[in-house]
Amino acid sequence: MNRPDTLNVPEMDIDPFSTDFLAMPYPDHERMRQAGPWVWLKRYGILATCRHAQVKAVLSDHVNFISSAGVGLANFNQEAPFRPKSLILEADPPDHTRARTILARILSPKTVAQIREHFSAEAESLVDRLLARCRDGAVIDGVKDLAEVYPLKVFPDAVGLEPEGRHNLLLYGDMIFNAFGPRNELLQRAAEKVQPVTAWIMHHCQREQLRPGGFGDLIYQAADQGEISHQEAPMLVRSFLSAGVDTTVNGLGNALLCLAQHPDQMEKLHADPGLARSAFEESLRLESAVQTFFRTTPHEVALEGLVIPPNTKVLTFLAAANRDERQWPEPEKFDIQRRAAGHMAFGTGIHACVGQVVARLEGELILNAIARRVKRIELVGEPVRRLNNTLRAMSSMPMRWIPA
Ligand code: OVV
Repeated sequence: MNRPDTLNVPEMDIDPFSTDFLAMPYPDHERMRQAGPWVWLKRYGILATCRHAQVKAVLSDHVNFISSAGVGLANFNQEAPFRPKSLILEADPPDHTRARTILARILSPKTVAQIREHFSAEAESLVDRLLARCRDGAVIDGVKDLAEVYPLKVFPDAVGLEPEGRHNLLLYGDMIFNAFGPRNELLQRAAEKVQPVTAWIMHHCQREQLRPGGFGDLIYQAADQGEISHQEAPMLVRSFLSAGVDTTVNGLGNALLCLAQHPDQMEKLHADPGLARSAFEESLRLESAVQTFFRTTPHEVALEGLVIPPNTKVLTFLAAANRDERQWPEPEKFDIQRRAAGHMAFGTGIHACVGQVVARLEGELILNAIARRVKRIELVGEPVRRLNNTLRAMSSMPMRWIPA
């Protein structure tokens, strides 16, 4: 699509879903930030922003930038969604509000207080096991042995899922986060294995599969109370299973990578494990697990001197906003004592990550458990990236932990 005449913004030929871009997005983020507050990406016919103020403005305005037309490249008003739409992610008020209210209650700070002990015990024992292997001289994998293992244990436990078959959650997440991008090779390959994975996911959204009292069952209890229909309940459970695993897996993986690449910061964390929460926050800013989300204009939108036509896809680069020098002093520096609050890694506005208290809990507990036992993390060879249209992800990260 050509740039509309009313959108007098720089046109660029960057493809943010190409292999090269996804392998190393930050130089192109910088090019787009420098080009202006808004850019037109010719290849896809979309408006985009890499600056913090504009990303925040779009995400804070759910009237002019809607989610019900999809939060990926595809416009659901013009093409069928690749799966039945999420009742929360791909919805606007008032539909969104009903779903959000239920999930926000289930994932409240009160819930966090209840799950903390189990999440903490699992973090401690996993880190103990891995440290014992390091003491024996073994190389461990920060992704396969930790970042994938911990969220796949604690979060599905809290949802109330059986232990068997949980690897399907990783495959499903990989698929849906690819599906926010174009139909490139990444999506094609993810989509090839989707049938059995989707069947497994939907089966495990059924009430009979969910432990009484777990997050999943609490959704069915909300349906019993008439807050949503019993047809909608499994679709809300699907949201837990969609958004709750791949995000935290990569959040933890990226945090470990940051600490391995910055031994001075790891030293500080070891000296004061109370910095774990702030270290996790800073890693979310610098290496945001979710890199992008789209919105769509439902009507003509006048903003900052631009006139954006109806049905324009608007791409917000969360990860680029988090490195905007207009917002952050020395944005490329990993500083675990920085005030990283206000980063866009969880989004902002009415769609801001509803599970962020749980994500932060997982990050804090793992980094704290490592901090108390380990003084240095050494990479043993290059981390292997797993390219994804939306996620900053890795498949492997061989490392050694040097015990204190
Ligand atoms: C990937 C993702 C993020 C947030 C919510 C959902 C999915 C959902 O399915 O609701």
